[in-house]
Amino acid sequence: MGAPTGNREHFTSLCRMCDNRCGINVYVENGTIVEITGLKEHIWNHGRLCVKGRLAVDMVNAPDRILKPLKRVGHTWEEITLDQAYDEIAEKITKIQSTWGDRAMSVWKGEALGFLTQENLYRRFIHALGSPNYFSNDSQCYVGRWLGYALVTGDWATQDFIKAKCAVIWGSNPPYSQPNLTQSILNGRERGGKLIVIDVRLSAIARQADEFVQIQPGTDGALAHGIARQLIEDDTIAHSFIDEYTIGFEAYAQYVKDFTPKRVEKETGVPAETVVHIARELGSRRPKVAFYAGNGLEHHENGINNVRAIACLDGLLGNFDHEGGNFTAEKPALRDLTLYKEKSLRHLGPIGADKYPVLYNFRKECHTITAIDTILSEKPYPLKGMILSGANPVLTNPNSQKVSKALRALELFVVRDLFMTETAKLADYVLPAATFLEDSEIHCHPIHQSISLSKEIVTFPECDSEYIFLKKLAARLGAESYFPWKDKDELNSWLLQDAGITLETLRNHPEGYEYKPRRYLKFQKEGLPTPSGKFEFFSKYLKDLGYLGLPEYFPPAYKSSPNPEFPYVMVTGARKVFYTHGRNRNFPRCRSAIPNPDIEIHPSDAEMLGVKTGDIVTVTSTVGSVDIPVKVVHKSSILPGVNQVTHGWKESNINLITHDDRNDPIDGFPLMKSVEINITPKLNGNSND
Ligand SMILES: Nc1nc2c(c(=O)[nH]1)N[C@H]1C(S)=C(S)[C@@H](COP(=O)(O)OP(=O)(O)OC[C@H]3O[C@@H](n4cnc5c(=O)[nH]c(N)nc54)[C@H](O)[C@@H]3O)O[C@H]1N2
Ligand SMILES: Nc1nc2c(c(=O)[nH]1)N[C@H]1C(S)=C(S)[C@@H](COP(=O)(O)OP(=O)(O)OC[C@H]3O[C@@H](n4cnc5c(=O)[nH]c(N)nc54)[C@H](O)[C@@H]3O)O[C@H]1N2
Ligand code: SF4
Ligand SMILES: [Mo]
Repeated sequence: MGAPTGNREHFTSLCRMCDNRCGINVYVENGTIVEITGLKEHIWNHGRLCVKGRLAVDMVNAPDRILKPLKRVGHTWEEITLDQAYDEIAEKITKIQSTWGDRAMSVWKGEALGFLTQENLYRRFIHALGSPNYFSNDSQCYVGRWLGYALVTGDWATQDFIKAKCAVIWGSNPPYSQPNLTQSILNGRERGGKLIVIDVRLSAIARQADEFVQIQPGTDGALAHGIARQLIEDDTIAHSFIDEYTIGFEAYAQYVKDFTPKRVEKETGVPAETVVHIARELGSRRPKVAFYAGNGLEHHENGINNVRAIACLDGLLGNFDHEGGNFTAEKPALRDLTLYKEKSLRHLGPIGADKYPVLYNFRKECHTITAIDTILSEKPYPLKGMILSGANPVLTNPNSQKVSKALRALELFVVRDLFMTETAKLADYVLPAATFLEDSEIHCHPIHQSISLSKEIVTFPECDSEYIFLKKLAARLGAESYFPWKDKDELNSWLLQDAGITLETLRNHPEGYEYKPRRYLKFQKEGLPTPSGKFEFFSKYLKDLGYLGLPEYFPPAYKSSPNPEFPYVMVTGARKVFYTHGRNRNFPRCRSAIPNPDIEIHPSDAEMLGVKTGDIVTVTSTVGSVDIPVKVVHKSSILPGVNQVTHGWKESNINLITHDDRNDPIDGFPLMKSVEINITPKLNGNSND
C-alpha cells in the first residue's frame, strides 16, 4: 500500500475487471485513483484481489485512454463534442430507420459490460426504438453451458464446493479465470473433499487435482455417458430422486448402455479403468458431488449435448439442488428493465431467432454470427446500423476477416470503448466510455444470494456511463419516456423497489446484502422450471423443435472424418492470468510478463515439425491462416496432435482461422475449439524478421 497522504480518500466498491465483482477498497488522491485493494469484509472475495483487479488502476488512468468523442473523417479521426456526436448519431439512426425500417438498427453488448443492468439497458434501448435486434458476447459465452443445464434442469447449477465431498472441474481453469471460485474449491478440499479435473491440458487447476483426467477435445459427452453407464451398472444412483423427480430415465439408461469403458477409451483417450474409477469415486461420494462445467465445453459443434450429458449426472447422483452438490440459486426480485412484456418483438423477426430458436426462446437474444451474415447478405432484411459497447469482436468473434468486412459495411457503426481497439478502428464514431469506477451498478452474487452496489468514484467530463449515454440518445430519438430516471441512483432505486431493499441499505452493506438465505431441495415443493416440471433426461421441447430428445453424443469432426490436410486439432481461448480476451495488452506491466501470443505444441510434434520455442509457424484451417510463435510445452501438458492458442492478440489473431460456418446446431455457438488445423514452420526464432 502506498504511503497515506493528507488528502487520501477511501471508497468501497466492486471490481468489474471480470464478472466476479469482488469487493474492493479504492483510494483516491487529488481526484486520481491511486490504489485498489481487496475488501476484507466482502462475502465473495474476503479481501483477495486478483492481478486483473490490480490492473484497474492501469486501465482507468491509461495514457492511451480515449477521453473525447471521435468522428471518422476520411482516414483520420476528428475530435468532436459529445453533443455533436449524439446529435449526428441520432440523425443517422433516424435516417436508417426511415429508409430501411426500424429493424435495421441493432445493439451489441460485450463482455466488459457484464450482465443484469447494463445488458438490460441495451435491450430496453433497442426495443424502445422498435427493433428486436439485441446481440451480445453471450452467443459465444456461458449461455452454451447455461442452456446445457437449463434444458435438463431449467436453470444453471451453482456449486456448493465448500460442502462437497467431490468437486469436478470440467473444461475450466478457475485459478486463471475465477480466482475466488478456486478458493472455495480448495477450501472444500481442505475439509476432505476430492478434486477431479477433466481437461485437455494440464491446467493450473489440474496441477492441484487429486485426479487429472486428460481428454481429447470435444469428446466430453462420451466420457459423461461412460460414467453414467458405470454408475447405473454399479447401482450407485439416486433411485428415489430418479423415480419421483425425473423424466426420460429409461430411454437415457438404454442409450448410455453402449458407452462401455473400452468404447469411451477409444472415443476420448481416457483409459477404460479411469472411466470406471472416476464413476466409483463419484458414486461413493454422492450426493455431495459438485460439477463445474467451463468454457472449454463450449465452442464445439457438439457442445450443448456434451454439457447436457454432464448435467444428467446430477440426476443420477441425486446432487441436484442438494447440499454439497449443485444448487439452483434464487434471483433477487429486481425490477425488469426489458420491454418484452410491453412490446411484442418476436413477430418483428429478430435476426437469427429462426435459425437458433432455443437461444432466442430461452435468452431473448439474437446470434452475433447471424448479425455478421445479415449485414453482408441483407437477408432476411437489411441490417444497417449498430451501437456496440464493451466488445471487441474483430478479435473475439470467429472468422475475423469476415467480421471486419461486415462491420465496415454498416451505414452507421458506433463503438463505445476505453481504447482504440481493432473493432473501434472500423467505427464511424468512437465514444469514450466510463469505466466501472465511474459508474454505479447493482450486482448480484448468486452463489451467496447477495447483492452489492458499485460506486461512481471518479468522473471524466466526456465519459458518460452507459445509462446516461442511452438516456441522452433516446431523448434525441423521441424515446425519452423509456429512460425517465434522472441519474443512476434513481434508476438503481427503481430497480430495487420490489425487492424491499433501498440504496441506503446497499450502501450500508459493502460486504454484500443477502436478499434470501440459500435453500436446497426446492424442487420437492416447487417442481423444476422445465416444461415437465421435472429433471429432464429427455427433452420433449428439443424433440418438438426437430432436435434430439436425448443428449446424444456425436464425435467431433476431427475424429469422425479426419482430414489429412489438417492433421492437428486446436483448442483456443484458455485464459491467461493477466489478459481478458483482447484487453490489457496495452498495459506495460502485463506486456512485460506475457509479451507475445503462442501456440502450445507437444514436444514430439515440435520435433516432427522441426520447430522450437520462439520459432514462427503458420497455422491454417479451412477458414484462413495466421502466423504464431511456438511454445513447446511439457509432454504431460498437452496430448500429441493437440494445440492451444489463446485469443485476443491482434499480432496473431487466432479468430482469423476459427469457424463461423460450423456451429452447434442448438445454440449456434461457433467452432472455436476442436478446430482441425495444419502447422508449417515459417521462421526460425533467431531470425530478425
Ligand atoms: N477463439 C476464441 N474466441 C473467444 C473465446 C474463446 O474461448 N476462444 N471466448 C469467447 C468469450 S467466452 C467471450 S465472453 C468473448 C468476449 O469478447 P468481447 O465481448 O469482445 O469482450 P472483450 O474482448 O473483453 O472486449 C471488451 C472491450 O470493452 C472495453 N471495455 C473495458 N471496460 C469497459 C467499460 O467499462 N465500458 C465499455 N463500454 N467498454 C469497456 C475493452 O477495452 C475491450 O475493448 O470472447 C469470445 N471469443
Ligand atoms: N484472466 C482471465 N479471466 C477470465 C477471462 C479472461 O479472458 N481472462 N474471461 C472470463 C470469461 S468471459 C469466461 S467465459 C471465463 C471462462 O473461464 P473458464 O470456464 O475457466 O475457461 P478457461 O479458463 O478458458 O478454461 C477452459 C479449460 O478448458 C480446457 N478445454 C478446452 N477444450 C476442452 C474440451 O474439449 N474438453 C475439456 N474437458 N476441456 C477443454 C482448456 O484447456 C482450459 O484449461 O473466464 C472469465 N475470466
Ligand atoms: S476476480 Fe479479479 S478481476 Fe474478477 S472481479 Fe475479482 S478482483 Fe476483479
Ligand atoms: Mo466469456
